[in-house]
Amino acid sequence: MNILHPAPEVAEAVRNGTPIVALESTIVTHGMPWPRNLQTAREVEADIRAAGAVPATIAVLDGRIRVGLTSEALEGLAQATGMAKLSRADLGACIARGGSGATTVAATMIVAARAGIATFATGGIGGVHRGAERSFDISADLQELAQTSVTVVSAGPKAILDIPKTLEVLETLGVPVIAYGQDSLPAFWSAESELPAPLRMDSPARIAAAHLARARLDLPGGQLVANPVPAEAGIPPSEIDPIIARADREAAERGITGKAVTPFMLARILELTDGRSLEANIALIRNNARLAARIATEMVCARADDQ
Ligand code: PSU
Ligand code: MN
Repeated sequence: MNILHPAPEVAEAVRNGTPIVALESTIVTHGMPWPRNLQTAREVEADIRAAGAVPATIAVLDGRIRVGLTSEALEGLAQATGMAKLSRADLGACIARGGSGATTVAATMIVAARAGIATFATGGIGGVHRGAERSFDISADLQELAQTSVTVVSAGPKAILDIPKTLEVLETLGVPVIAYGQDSLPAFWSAESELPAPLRMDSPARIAAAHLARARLDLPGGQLVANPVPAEAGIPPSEIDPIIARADREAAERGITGKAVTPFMLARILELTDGRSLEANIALIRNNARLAARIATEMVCARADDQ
């Protein structure tokens, strides 16, 4: 029995070699409030279609791994409260109990790779949390990038993380971190940071070619693309940094740890920015979806040239 349950449109796209972009579902259940989460998920799927690719939002529903969700399933996820957040460690248990859950970057990469999808768009990945030297809180997303061959288009590590430590771990794990079209590393809500990006690429074709070169070398692992938030939606570090520091203090005071940290921080930052952080988040994920569709298209072209 096949463990994956692709939507008919996704199965057909895999068969025909049509470009496909995977999407995670934790951003819908834990990353944004209702109803903007549903509206954004639909816009992101439409952006990918407009760019000539097929979207495949991934989640586990009643013990089945869905690759591509119906409109009703997406709405159900967006409205659900208390949905499980599934990373690499949680997938097997959720399937075994016939449960449902949203997939993180790590779990979405695992499913995408098994489904034959090499490109994935999200907002921000998990990374090394501030204070990790005490908490040891390092997202499983980083390990996944080291072992699963999917190119993940993000807006850079979320500024709620310790970005220098996140870069160090990615370097240790051998994960290429590629800024798109600029030298500095984008930092999620802010297009620029003071950190130089380890790599820079200026075209979707180059990013696709690097992915395929790694595959030909049999190198395990994916690539992390950091695509700067569109200028009109970005929030400068001088404004967002004090807010992040405050949310971080509050998380510590309330004893919030583990899987709950990222959702708490995102929700608190939304309140403290009067919703501006959410508008930036929406603009950047749509921007990432459009870039991912172009990379997925280039991967298909490059593979055809190879044969
Ligand atoms: N970025 C967002 N919103 C989110 C996440 C990232 O803007 O909700 C989610 C992603 O699914 C990511 C996860 O994989 O948070 C990381 O969580 P943790 O640090 O617990 O691994
Ligand atoms: Mn964590």
